[in-house]
Amino acid sequence: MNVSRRPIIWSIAGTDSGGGAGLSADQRAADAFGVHLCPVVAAVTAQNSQAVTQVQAVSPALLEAQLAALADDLPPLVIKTGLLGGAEQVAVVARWVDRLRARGPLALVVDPVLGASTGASFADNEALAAYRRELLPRATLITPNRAEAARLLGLSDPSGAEAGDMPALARQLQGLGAESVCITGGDSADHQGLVLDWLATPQAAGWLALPRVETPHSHGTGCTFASSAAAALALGFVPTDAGVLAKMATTQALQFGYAAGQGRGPVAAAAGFANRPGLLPALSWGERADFSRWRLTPVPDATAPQPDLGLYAIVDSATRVVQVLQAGVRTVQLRIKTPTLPDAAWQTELAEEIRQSVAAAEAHGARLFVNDHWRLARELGATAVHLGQEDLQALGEAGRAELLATGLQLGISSHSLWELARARTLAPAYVACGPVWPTQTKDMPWRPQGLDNLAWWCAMAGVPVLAIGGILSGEQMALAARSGASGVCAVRVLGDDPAVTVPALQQALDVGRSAAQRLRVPALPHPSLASLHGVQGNATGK
Ligand code: PXL
Repeated sequence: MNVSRRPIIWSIAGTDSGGGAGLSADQRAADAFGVHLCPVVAAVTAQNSQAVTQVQAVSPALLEAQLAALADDLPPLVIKTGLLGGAEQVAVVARWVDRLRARGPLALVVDPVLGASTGASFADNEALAAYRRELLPRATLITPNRAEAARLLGLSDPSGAEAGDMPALARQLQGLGAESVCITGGDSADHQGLVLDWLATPQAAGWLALPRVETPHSHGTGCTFASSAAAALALGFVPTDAGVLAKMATTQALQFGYAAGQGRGPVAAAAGFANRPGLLPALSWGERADFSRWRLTPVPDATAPQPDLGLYAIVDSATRVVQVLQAGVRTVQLRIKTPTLPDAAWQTELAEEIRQSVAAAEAHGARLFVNDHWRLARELGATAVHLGQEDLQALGEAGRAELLATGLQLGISSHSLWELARARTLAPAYVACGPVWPTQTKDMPWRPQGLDNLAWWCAMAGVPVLAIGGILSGEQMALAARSGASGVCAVRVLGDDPAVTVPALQQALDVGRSAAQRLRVPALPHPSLASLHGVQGNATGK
């Protein structure tokens, strides 16, 4: 008997007699993520690949009976709603959300199914009002397309100017109580071949982008996206990462869409989506992204082979830069944090430290990444900088454009899937993945990535990955290298005398590199942030 339990989600939705959308699509998405789905029928549709010929909601009593049957035996971590059939059914769902939340944490994903892609209407005004009144305020995440978002907001002409842009629609939906919103863009216009979904969560807001999959077989796309997000939440991911994973699973499902019947065939969610680098989306930093800059697949450039980062030393003074260079280190980061009250003397000192570090790196033929002070570093002749995501966010669109225009090589921190998705829009020289192990060097909310997530980053990032955080021994160096990391960070482990520590660390790194077996890449990464709504899944990637 398999003792590891799959997280449970309930999908309260409609049946599609044609096997494309609704509960059929939901089941395939749940299977792709390895979660258990309880299919609760709220409505029955008579439809095929060409048209919906009848829709009938189940009675509120029958809906109630299904939920009551599940509540004690198969309690959910996440409820996902699809086609609900009417206001009374919406009310039944809302009551159960409240009852279950009185017992423990529960996330609610609302896919406001108001019409079929074939054109049939699924919701009257009463149902619409019930969604606004009862479901939006309880929703952890809602996943409308643009037209559904506009209808939920009572905008009369969803395609016209009144509907506004997707970020504005999302803000209004959050104003009605939805914690996170993802407005899917599959049925909106492309931007340079990219399908853009607007994702707005407590952690981040941006455009999720992947190239459009050209296929007529897209029936069930919306259901697949919402159920995928629900499954990811059940595995313990926060809504932002759930959005990234849902985009990956749904894009692969579109690639796997197949003909069934005379009309549009179904999409087919399947496992494996999280192991294909081409499916990792980009996430913009803000509303006005310059999509023309985005390189979603790394372009191999024969004239500039990606140099190996190797042992990557992080130090806080030019003196230490010289020490580690003399000890044989060839990639070094100068990290001097700005004091709370930086005065002129500190500025002068900082410039001097950077100037000396640049000269020392040049003399040793080493690469120097200056942390944070990129404008100054650039003035002083540095060619590479390292920036955290909060600093990059704070720069704004204009600041980031200015940074990119300098031609400085960029190292970027990342701690979660969405941060990785966002880092890649800036064509970084590397992305750091951390903290690999628990660390006291920095105070942060992130859980350790472990070697499993590190191996996943290395396989998926499309750029060199730097392992960082809690690396305190040669053994850990070796393990990080075995995960496929291009570089491994040494901070405290450098000790007082790098001349002593560096050779042993270097050797450990080489041992890890030359190990016959790379560490296994998990089918899914594990969550790296405690989920805000308290759902503690058991995503182990196994
Ligand atoms: O895609 C929305 C949707 C949801 N649920 C059912 C459907 C459809 C679209 O056809 O049939 C049952």
